This record gives sequence, structure tokens and C-alpha cells, in this order.
Amino acid sequence: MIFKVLTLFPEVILSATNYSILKRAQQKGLIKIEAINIRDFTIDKHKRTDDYPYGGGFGMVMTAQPIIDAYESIKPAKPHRVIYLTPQGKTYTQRYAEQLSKEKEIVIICGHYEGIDQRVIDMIVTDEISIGDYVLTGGEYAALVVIDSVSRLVKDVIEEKSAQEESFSTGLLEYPQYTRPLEFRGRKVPEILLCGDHKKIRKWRRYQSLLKTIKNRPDLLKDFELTDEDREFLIKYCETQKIVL
Ligand code: 6GU
Repeated sequence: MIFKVLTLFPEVILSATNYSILKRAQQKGLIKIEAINIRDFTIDKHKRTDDYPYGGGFGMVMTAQPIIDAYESIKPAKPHRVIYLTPQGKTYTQRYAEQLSKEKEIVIICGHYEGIDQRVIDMIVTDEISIGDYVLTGGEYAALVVIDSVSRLVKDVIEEKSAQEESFSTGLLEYPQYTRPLEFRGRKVPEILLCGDHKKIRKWRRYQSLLKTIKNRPDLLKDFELTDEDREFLIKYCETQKIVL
């Protein structure tokens, strides 16, 4: 997988991806991350890459020329996606990451200020993506989120098992994890995890996943098919905890 990132701050992209799993994935040649500095392509004599918005209003808009020229300098020969990261985009999800991970090459445009000239979007962008309902100072942080979440789905970047069992792949949030020591500041590991009965443990984990999902993300349960056993557990749990559904 090749990521080509068009940005005013290539160092943000390159430095943040030079650690841990992404670093190793690049060393192994599983992914490649290139950062292209949009400013290198401006023909403005003061090297400016933004200008005032037509129609007036607050802030500055990134001009089309350096972005389009930067894109044309790295345009992949094969079909490819061009992602523009913007709070006005479609909401990014694990499903979206899975889709993107099937591509060979992805071009990512990072915006700044009040955004980029609409003609860039009309001319080259295939996907406008937002990583959530809040505002960032620039697209770089969103680009890093996309690069990280897509990279870990690329074959051999992480162990396949861990990619499958996770939150959002199963539809429920993950169950709590414990490691040594057995007791930390008076808090013991739940007894059941020590019993060695894997069927029982699996059941306990499933119920813990259900409880965590209800507590933190009840919206996820809308699209989730509960088994009869799940229902029975939840009804009993609510009774004992005196929770009224
Ligand atoms: Cl992609 N960019 C910016 N600037 N803010 C955001 C965003 C993107 N996604 C959510 N907030």
C-alpha cells in the first residue's frame, strides 16, 4: 500500500509515522508513506498557497494551483482514490478503512485554514472524509488516523487474529483485559479468568462486552443481533442491578 500525502507540513506526517508498527511496516516494504510539500509547487512569488475567499468572509482558502500541480507530479498511473480530509466529509468508520485497505495506492490531501478551493474537489477528489464531529487545526492529524487505521489492515502489518477480534469488527466493544500481577493495590483480577475453563471465560467476556457496549456505546446495539442467551443475561443483569430499561 502506498500513501501519497499532499500537505503543507510533510514533517508532521513523516515523523508521526516513524514509530512502532508503522515504522516496521515501512521497513518491511508492506506500506510506503510519501509526503509531498504543496508549497514546493506554488508559482506565487511570495510562495503563498492561500488567498482570500471570493464573496468575503472569515479566513483564508488554499488555492487550486499548487495542489493540482503537486497532484500531477505524483499522479499514479493506475486507478486510485484521492481523499480530501475535511470536517465536511463523510464520516470515517472501520468499514471505510476496510474498503480503503483494498487499494494499491491512496492520495491524501490535507487542508488548512478554511479549506481548499472547491475546484480541486471537483477536479480530482474521489472521497471527502471527516474523522468525526469536531474540528481540527488541519487535515494532517486526520490523515494520520486514516494512514494508521488502513495500514494495520494491510496483510502482515499486524497479526490477522488481532485485527478480527476487535471492537467494531464484532459489532460490540471489547471485553476488559488483565495482566500480571494478580493483585494490584488491593484490586484482584476477576476469579473466572484463572479457572482455566475456556468456555466459561468466553461467556464471561461476551457478557462484559455487552455491558461495556451498553454503558459506552448503546447506539451500536441497534445494528447488533443479540442471541437469546445475551438477552437472558442482560435482563437478569438489569434486575439484579435494579436498572430499568
Ligand atoms: Cl478531516 N479535518 C479537520 N480540519 N477537522 C476535522 C476533520 C478533518 N475531521 C474531523 N474534524
